[in-house]
Amino acid sequence: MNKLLLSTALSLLITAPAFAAGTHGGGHGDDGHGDMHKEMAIGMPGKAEAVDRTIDVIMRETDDGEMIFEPAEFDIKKGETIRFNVVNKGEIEHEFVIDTMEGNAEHKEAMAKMDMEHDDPNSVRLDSGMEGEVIWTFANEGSFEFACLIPGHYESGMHGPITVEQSEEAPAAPAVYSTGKIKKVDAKGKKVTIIHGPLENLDMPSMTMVFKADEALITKMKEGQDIEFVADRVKGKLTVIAMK
Ligand SMILES: [Cu+2]
Repeated sequence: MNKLLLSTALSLLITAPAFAAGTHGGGHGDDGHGDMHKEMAIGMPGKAEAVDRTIDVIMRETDDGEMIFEPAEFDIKKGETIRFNVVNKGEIEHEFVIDTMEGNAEHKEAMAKMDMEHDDPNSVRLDSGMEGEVIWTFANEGSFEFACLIPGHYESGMHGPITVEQSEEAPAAPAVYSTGKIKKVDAKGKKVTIIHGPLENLDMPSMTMVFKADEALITKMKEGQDIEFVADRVKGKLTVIAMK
């Protein structure tokens, strides 16, 4: 009993200062901008050398008083790095910001109080006639939004959806069959000597080599037989894994 009380008292002594420090540290990043340069729900700043695709984006006003982005929506595959090549073809200043809908709503509210100019990697702000870019890696699936958060512009039409979807699985690479002629079959040793053409998947030229093969395949092999086969490294040994 005494021991238990003592350990409880000790743990209180140890955890109390740590808790205080944690609270203090947490207070700093709470202005909502502290995490901008790390990963956001929509992804993270992309590297120019990793760009998969470039999308041209035009910002402008229309004759009937709207403000628009062209295109009006983006479909992106999860993991894609996109270069948004943004051109302001309008008469006034605009910006291109990508974020969650909640993130944009919060930002918009803040900007309604004070028109602040951001310089975050998920946005670019351009004077009339100017051109700029945002390079972004969309790391997560979901529905996001691009918008201009300059007061009044969102309401005039400057926003659109970004849909990020899982890309379909790439189809499995078809087996690469090579041609060859069986020179010798060693059923006991489960080995076969094949005079073969180039083994493309293994990057090997034509030659005569000894391959391993399992019993099921060995029994089908006859000396002098012309075959099409797939060879691969199995446990470090060249092995015939399929034959037709
Ligand atoms: Cu705008």
